[in-house]
Amino acid sequence: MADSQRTLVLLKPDAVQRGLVGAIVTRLENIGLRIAGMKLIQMDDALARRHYADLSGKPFFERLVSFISSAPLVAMVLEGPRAPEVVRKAMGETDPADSPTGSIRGDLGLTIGMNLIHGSDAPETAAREIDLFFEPSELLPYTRDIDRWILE
Ligand code: DAT
Ligand code: MG
Repeated sequence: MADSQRTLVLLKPDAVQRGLVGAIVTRLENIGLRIAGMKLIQMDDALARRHYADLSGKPFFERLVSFISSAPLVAMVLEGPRAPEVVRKAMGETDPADSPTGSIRGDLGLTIGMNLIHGSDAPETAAREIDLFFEPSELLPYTRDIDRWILE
């Protein structure tokens, strides 16, 4: 896929606890994005701080780090044309209450601190974030027979 991009998606601890992993993965698969890597992990404090380093000055930073590392989450790398942008659109806004019906956060969430999903905000961010969560060998370069009906 010549012009495909990768993005890091986290199905946060609230998504796992609420049994919404399947529902959210289905939405993302239905878009046509390819799963390049996927695993259940629990982030430790150090990884949480690195992942959200840009937000270290925010008043909610400590709560965010504690929440994201509090229980297992599903980390995924998704691939497709403009994947970071496409996933962000599917997610909705940061606050579920501001997110449109039809978006993951709008349909499944209610408060900003429990907004279910992380998606990289740009291809450059995605590269840094994927590197934090995945070894290159964990990202598998398979093709799907159906790709010719998805990728024009
Ligand atoms: P996003 O996850 O939409 O990229 P972000 O990168 O600005 O949003 O913030 C990362 C996470 O931090 C977000 O998913 C939830 C939490 N967060 C952001 N703003 C917050 C706020 N004002 N109060 C509490 N948590 C917040
Ligand atoms: Mg962000």
